[in-house]
Amino acid sequence: MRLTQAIVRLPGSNFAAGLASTIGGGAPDVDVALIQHERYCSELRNCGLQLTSLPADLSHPDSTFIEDTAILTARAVIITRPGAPSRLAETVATRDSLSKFFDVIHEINEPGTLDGGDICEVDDDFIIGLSARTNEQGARQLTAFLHDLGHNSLVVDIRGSTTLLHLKTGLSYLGDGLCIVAPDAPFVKALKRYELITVSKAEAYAANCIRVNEHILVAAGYPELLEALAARDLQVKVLQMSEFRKMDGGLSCLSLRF
Ligand code: CIR
Repeated sequence: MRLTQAIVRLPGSNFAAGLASTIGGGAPDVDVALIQHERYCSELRNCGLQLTSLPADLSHPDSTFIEDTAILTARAVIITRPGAPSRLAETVATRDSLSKFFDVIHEINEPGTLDGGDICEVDDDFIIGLSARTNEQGARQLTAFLHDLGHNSLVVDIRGSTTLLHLKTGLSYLGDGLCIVAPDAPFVKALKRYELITVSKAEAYAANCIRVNEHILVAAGYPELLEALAARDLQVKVLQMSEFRKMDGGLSCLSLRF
């Protein structure tokens, strides 16, 4: 399905107050983050998308990672219930903006928790990652919604991983049967049907990339992955992501695309 729209949310001046692990390389520079975000938005436009840009929300410093707040299918939206308490109310603005595009809106309810970063769409199917953010009740609720909407789903467990915040921290589906996976990803057995490019440990961050129509958007600084994509004749756009990486966010997290 050709993508035509994206919703993004500007990083706020207190972006650095968001949740972050200690491995990300220090506090982000908000001015640099804004420049990187603007470039991200303009590349989405260059890929043919019309953008809805939500204003920054200073009550929710992580809200630029808007992917975590909704799951999109061809016919419906499932508003998530983010697993981090500080992020719960981020969904309000997402629901409001998606209601202009979708008539059918479901939601994950308590005690379920689910982050969009744990959901990977693979053609018409979905892989759901159980993580520190997505619990079994959340996964079950989403599975039921997807089933009713005509989609198969598969649940994998990444709770034992020390390196993956979300499923898509270590998995991207680029279409045409091709997945990019992080080294030591605990779910590779579930991907037998697909061609896998496994990034090296040094390039683990690059496993989070996105396909937007004809283009693959990847984070700058990962030459081995670039070479592997070039060998498949894929058209690649490279984006600086350093400041989002410091807050544990990747390329997919910064937009909802449909
Ligand atoms: C968080 O910990 O929730 C944010 N600092 C990063 C969220 C990144 N989102 C994603 O990977 N889908």
